[in-house]
Amino acid sequence: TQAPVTVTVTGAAGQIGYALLFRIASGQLLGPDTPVRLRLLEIPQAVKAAEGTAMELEDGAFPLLAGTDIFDDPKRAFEGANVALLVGARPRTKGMERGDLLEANGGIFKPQGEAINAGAADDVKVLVVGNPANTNALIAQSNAPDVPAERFTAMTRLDHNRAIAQLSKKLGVPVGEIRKMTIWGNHSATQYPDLFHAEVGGRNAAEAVNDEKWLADEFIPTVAKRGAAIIEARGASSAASAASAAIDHIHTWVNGTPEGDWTSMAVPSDGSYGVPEGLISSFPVTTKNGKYEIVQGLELDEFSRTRIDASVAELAEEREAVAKLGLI
Ligand code: NAX
Repeated sequence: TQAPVTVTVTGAAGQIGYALLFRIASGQLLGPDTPVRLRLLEIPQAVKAAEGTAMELEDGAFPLLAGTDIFDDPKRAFEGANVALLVGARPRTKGMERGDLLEANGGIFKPQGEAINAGAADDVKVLVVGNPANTNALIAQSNAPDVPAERFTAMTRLDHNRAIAQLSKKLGVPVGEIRKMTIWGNHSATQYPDLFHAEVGGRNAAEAVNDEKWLADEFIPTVAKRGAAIIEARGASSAASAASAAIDHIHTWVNGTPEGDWTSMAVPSDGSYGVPEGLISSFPVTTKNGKYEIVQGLELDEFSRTRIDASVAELAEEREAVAKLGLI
């Protein structure tokens, strides 16, 4: 068998952490042949709760789990990390301005970027889940100059999965028949889920839907505001679905997209589709042998272009704000 892969998870005592860790331990992150060693990072007040979760992980007797260690120091938590899942973040509280939110998260993601730079494994892959995910990823990436920038990604896979689920319901087709879904832009209410390049049973999804009103007035807002709808129904934010999407994101990055399909990942822009270089924006990507590539050559009509531009403009504003704060 293989040597264990080190997976660092931050915010381990939180609700996403609780759903995520057991799936990692069971082999769903990296596959049934890959043992994992967990390194959990929490703030000092939550270390005890993380220890409780670690006790439950032990009680799962997972054959692939080589061990669990808990830290409150990012430098130690990211030592040797091959995969880093940055879940813990500072949530927006009542009356908090966006600037305050970015600053509070800068205080988390700057030191974590530095710690990844200092001690993570050479092949580290980073996924930021904690919101505002794209800009938190940008902060971490900017503070890790020795790590190739493309290793820093942010999660739009939950939005991607939500878009597939909504389309599947609308057309009454199994989710497995839907390919080439794309989320463009920011993981926020401005994100753009794109049906014009998606396929259903080999057919263009927008044509199969053939209902522009539904697409513009129902599909897009339902996907973009699904997080709020979950909070409304559950009394707590999405956790198991977010954990599931994080598993999907890393699993796809490591194991590849199927032939004839792609996925959505927020990755540092190389200027593709007019997205300013360096912004961590969601694109359609294919993956192979642990590397991803932005899908090239898609034609964007006015409808798509306007929406992508709006979401990218928001990312550019966030970048400007964190630059002013000296976080990048
Ligand atoms: P919880 O509040 O349940 O858990 C967060 C945990 O992070 C807490 O245990 C807290 O102690 C810990 N934490 C805070 N600062 C930390 C630090 N500096 N180092 C290590 N740990 C730290 O939140 P949860 O529901 O688990 O959500 C986590 C994050 O995911 C939030 O920012 C949330 O907004 C974000 N989400 C992102 C999604 C996405 O699609 N990208 C969807 C789901 C989710 O809303």
